[in-house]
Amino acid sequence: MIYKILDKNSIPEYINGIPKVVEVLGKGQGLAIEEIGDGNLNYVFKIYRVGSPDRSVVLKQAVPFLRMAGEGWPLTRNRMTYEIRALHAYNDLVPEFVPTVYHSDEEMSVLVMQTLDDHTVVRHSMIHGVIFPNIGHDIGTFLAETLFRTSSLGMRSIDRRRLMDQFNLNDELCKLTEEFVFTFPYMEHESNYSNPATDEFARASIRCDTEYKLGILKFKELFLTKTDALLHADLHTGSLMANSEETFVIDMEFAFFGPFGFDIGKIIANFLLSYTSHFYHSSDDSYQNWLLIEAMTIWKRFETRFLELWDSQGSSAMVAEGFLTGKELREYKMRFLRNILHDSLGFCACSLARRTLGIAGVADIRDISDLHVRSQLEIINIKLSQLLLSMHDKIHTIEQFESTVRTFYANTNLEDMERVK
Ligand code: ADP
Ligand code: SR1
Ligand code: MG
Repeated sequence: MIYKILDKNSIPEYINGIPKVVEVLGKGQGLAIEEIGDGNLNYVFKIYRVGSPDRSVVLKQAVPFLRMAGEGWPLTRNRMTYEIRALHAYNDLVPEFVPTVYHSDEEMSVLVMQTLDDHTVVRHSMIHGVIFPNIGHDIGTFLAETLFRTSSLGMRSIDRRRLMDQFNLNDELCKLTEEFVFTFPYMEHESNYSNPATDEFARASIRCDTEYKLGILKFKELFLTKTDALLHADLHTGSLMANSEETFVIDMEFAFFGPFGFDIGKIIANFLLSYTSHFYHSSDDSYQNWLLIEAMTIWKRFETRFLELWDSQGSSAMVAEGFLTGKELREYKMRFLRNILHDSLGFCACSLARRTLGIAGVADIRDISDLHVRSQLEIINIKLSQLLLSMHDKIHTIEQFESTVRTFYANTNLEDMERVK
């Protein structure tokens, strides 16, 4: 089919020719179609059978521009090809954590998938203080399974190279990350967000701090050059939909092969951004404590599951059996995981700053209408980014991370911002 942008009028005809989708939607009264997309890049529709709302699918289509900016910011719709490939790969690796694919169409840049109706977008729910009991554990499992099993520890080299071939040319979205995560927020740039007190602080601190900027470059280099494993590459709390039992990962169009620590650092940063925002959203620190414990659980579960997978692997492309003694192997594994923790904290620092100063902020803070309150929270994030970037290779355990973060927040000067609720 020749590409065209679908809308509520043209969707019924498009899905009519897809047996699996027709089967899910069933027969009966008419179809209702709602545009539910709230993301930065694409259009997302929920389609359901009137009178049987559980007969439902979600259709996502990429358009040849960036949704958040409009047609004046062209972006090829190739990104959907990578989202389709990644969702298929994740359905093989971790089907319990991703929507089932009903239909994918690279020509039309369309994906039709399972509706997550009993689940909410985690970022929005976190703003309201919702607790997801399994979230840290689930994310840790997702990260360990996807990262280990697409790495040289978990795949034959030939299979891995074939898989990498499917993602190597996701260059446009990698470029967005190169610029909007690793470049523009740390310099004066027209695309950046602006809030006068925050701008002033950024100008007087990180934007003239050579060590900090060289630190950012270290992580940009890792992002550009390391191909450890298949990454989601945009794993923030807006890419999670969850309820009290389940956690689903969505929106994997940035997928490509990159460094182990990138997804881990990004998601932990988003828990910390929520933590900061709850100086405003909460009346006490109970939700903040929960956030920090879950952020730690992400790492702990990741480490445990990654090592379990490694222990059961035997020989791999990376480490042949017998190459190291038992003791050497144990030490190698410890060092390996410690390096991933260091890198995760570095990427976490980058994410904290880019979501504070760059074009794509987080609703947790950007939706606060009081500019002064917002800038106080933004300055906290910038300081935390500075701290974690400077400390990333000195924090060797998740407990050290916890005490570093707790001490930082305890010393945070919020004298003129009372908790408002
Ligand atoms: P974008 O690529 O534009 O960021 P997302 O994949 O994040 O788009 O989707 C935008 C929104 O659509 C999500 O925040 C969520 O509200 C909704 N959505 C996406 N996929 C599903 C799904 N499978 N089930 C239910 N809602 C979904
Ligand atoms: C123009 S940058 C848009 C951002 O939205 C996505 O969620 C990615 O994080 C990207 O950097
Ligand atoms: Mg997206």
